[in-house]
Amino acid sequence: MTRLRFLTAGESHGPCLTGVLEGLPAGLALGSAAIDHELARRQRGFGAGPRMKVEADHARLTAGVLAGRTTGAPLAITIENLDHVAWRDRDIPPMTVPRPGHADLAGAVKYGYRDLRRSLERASARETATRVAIGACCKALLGEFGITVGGYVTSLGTVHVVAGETPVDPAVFADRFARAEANDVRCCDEAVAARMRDGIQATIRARDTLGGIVEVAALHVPPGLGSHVHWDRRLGARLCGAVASIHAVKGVEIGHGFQATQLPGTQAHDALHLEGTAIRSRSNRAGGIEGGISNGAPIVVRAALKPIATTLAPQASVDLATGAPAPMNYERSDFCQVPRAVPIVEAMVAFVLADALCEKLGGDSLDEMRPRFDALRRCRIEDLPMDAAAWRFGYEA
Ligand code: EPS
Repeated sequence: MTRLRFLTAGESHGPCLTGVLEGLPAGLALGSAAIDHELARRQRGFGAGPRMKVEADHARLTAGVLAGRTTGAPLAITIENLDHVAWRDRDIPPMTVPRPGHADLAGAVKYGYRDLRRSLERASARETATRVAIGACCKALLGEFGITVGGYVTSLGTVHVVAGETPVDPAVFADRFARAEANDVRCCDEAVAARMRDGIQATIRARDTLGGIVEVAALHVPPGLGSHVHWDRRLGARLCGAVASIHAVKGVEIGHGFQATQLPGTQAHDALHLEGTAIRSRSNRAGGIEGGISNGAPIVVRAALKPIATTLAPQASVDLATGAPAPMNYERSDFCQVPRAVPIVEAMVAFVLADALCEKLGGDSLDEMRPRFDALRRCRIEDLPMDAAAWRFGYEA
């Protein structure tokens, strides 16, 4: 059951990208400025290709917002591709050698394309500009309830920030977000950032590409989003699916994820204690999700991005036009997309959380949602009256 849904359309070198987001409540203050702020973040990052010098992404809101507030109707956003003028009146050279790891070959097999640029144009990560714009709208909704989403790069190639315990204190994450945003590789540790920059430089010299890991956290998410009762409403599943849909993402983790497999159960979970009547944990190995439901701690999602398939140094391939072995052609691309992927992962996390929040609170307007948010049950003894009495299943009573 989803309350929000979105669709994107557009080719990388077509006139524009289009996004439609449906399900936002009425009454949310929204304008291009907040969206453009996120779009500018997506354009910034060391290792970006030359395309980002051509574009100046700007969101045109053309439906669903009147006098600066959402009406409850579907939102339409367009982002112009400034590069289109360079392609519009040109004869496009044939593309018949697929890049290993890209959608070139798979797209042609599936759709019967007779030129691989048909695959490229839609498979390009240019599409993520629309997702970031849609994520910005979702962030605006979450912000009304004090929820923030941010992220940073934890590893690039073999260079990584030393992984410790996942923090439970939102302030630790907020500090990381700010520090990461202050450098061009979006790493919260300046010394590691310098090594990451060296790594990207070496990659460019080697005419290669470099992957890495992005960690995104959502702060002040109330407990109770998602559900343990249906597989498709589990919050972790929804987050993993949404994040895995991002170009080049080949793995997603929640909390300690794969690392937890190396520990015994007594060390893999978050012991509970009381602070007054509040039930708290001193650790956040669960990454804010237990049983497919948010537990009130920061939600922590990690995305593994493979190195981009388009490498300047050619990889072996096959020319589909001649049926002979051939090196792949170079297409302009990023050398390292990982710093730029931070706002993209944030966008998908924000979308899933905004959806889960709308599902939890219901209603058609922000005014209807607010009192329901204030009345949400929290992890406090007084919110959780127990019968403390034996009972029977009684299915057949
Ligand atoms: C991108 C736009 C694309 C690529 C890149 C990201 O534009 P162009 O193909 O004209 O250079 O630079 O896309 C990919 C890395 C990819 O594999 O498709 C963007 O807007 O982020």
